[in-house]
Amino acid sequence: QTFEYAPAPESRSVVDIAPSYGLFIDGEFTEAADGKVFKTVSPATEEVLSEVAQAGADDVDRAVRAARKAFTKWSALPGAERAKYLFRIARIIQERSRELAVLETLDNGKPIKETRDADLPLVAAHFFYYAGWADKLDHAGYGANPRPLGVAGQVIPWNFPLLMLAWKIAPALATGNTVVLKPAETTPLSALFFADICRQAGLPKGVVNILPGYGDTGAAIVAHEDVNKVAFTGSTAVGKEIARTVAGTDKKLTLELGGKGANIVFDDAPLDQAVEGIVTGIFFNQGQVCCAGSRLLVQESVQDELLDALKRRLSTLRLGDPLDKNTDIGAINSAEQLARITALAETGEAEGAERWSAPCELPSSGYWFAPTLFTGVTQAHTVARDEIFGPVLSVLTFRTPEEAVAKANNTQYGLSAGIWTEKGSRILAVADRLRAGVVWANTFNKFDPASPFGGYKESGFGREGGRHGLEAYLDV
Ligand code: TXE
Repeated sequence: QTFEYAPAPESRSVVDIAPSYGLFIDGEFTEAADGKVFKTVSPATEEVLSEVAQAGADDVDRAVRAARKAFTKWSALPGAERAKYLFRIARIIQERSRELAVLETLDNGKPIKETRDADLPLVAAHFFYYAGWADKLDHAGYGANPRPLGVAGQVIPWNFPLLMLAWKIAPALATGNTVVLKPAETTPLSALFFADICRQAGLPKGVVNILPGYGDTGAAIVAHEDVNKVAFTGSTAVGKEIARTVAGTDKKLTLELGGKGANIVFDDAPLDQAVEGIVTGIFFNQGQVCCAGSRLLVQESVQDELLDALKRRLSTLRLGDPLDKNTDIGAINSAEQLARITALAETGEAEGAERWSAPCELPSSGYWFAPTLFTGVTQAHTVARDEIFGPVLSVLTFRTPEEAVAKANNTQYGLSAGIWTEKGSRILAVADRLRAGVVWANTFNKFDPASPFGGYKESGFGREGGRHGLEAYLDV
């Protein structure tokens, strides 16, 4: 990324966290109709950060009505006018990126190094990118006058709270839709901060509405009869439930669900570089990444050398205070997620895979899991099949490119894959046969707002990012 962002924040004092927050409906912060609230905690310390209003069905209805009312004017604005608001929002995100990075790290548990250098630059880039599209939709291949769909109901997860918000809101607004968005229950704060940015940018009331809450709030948004488009990122199980709700209505739907990405290392790969890519692939954001490279497929002849180098590298990773800019591994987002990871790792051991964990001391409070490898893994093992969504890598081996492709594709998912080799021809041949929405070559977890992202198979359907991301919000 080429644009600027703030220098490393030293402490949480750069951001003011209010003791309580309301729902953001029709340009105002307001209490829930039934007065319900919930607490959001710092996963690194279990300290309560704030109390947040919890939206119920009545609030969803109020927000959808506000979004419907705002749609009339917003959709009629010339694209160049909508672009001005999006550019303004993008610039404010840059100006306030230091506050946002600290807030995101506190609420999510991810290292400040990542929020500062990856999340925030990508969030701003996404708004800049779609701001640039807003006045170019006519005659851009969508017909003379492509139409927005109406009110978009959007439900997002906790692993990249602000980035997932950007992926959802930026294309929706650029195309003239209005939004009702629910952040995840464990990470509502950056979305509420974003609501304040919408006010600062002078965005017309009701164009963006933010409703913190749990799954029932999400379900109410999805089911609301005046919502025209549903966009969801989260678990495959909830994605299927949402698909069932939307079936039989005229709502449009995009789903971005789980993954079990294969990172394939051939024997001619530069192994030092591959080690770095493997670490980025599965330990970035504690492995809580839908496109994580959670299966390492290594060519048999270099397995020992690669695993030795990988274990040495993992032994140098620093786990601890996410606000320390030297921290590599932060906290797991919630007690529930930690329990899921722990249970799957125990299943791995019980099924006979060999477990190795990086030697690091875990803090006494908060939710932590040491970087972990499973070797001796076969395709039948649960740790080779189920999404763990944590810092756990399952290592399998192969002998031939054909075997690598077959094993990589042997999954219910199809979101991401990586290839490590010096041979350009092999990259093209293998990538072509991988059933994955994104295939990286000699790198991993690289993102660009101009590039479409999305899954095959049970990883979902529809694309976000790039010009394909516009299509999910337009009637062409
Ligand atoms: O997901 P949920 P959870 C995977 C990952 C993880 C597992 C469970 O494997 O271990 O899912 O995580 C809202 N109708 N991913 O339980 O429940 C919920 O409030 C409408 C992959 O956190 O799917 C939150 O805002 N909405 C993933 C969002 O859905 C509902 C990211 C995601 O929560 C709902 C997260 C309902 N019935 C988890 N129930 C990815 N693709 O990146 C819950 N929600």
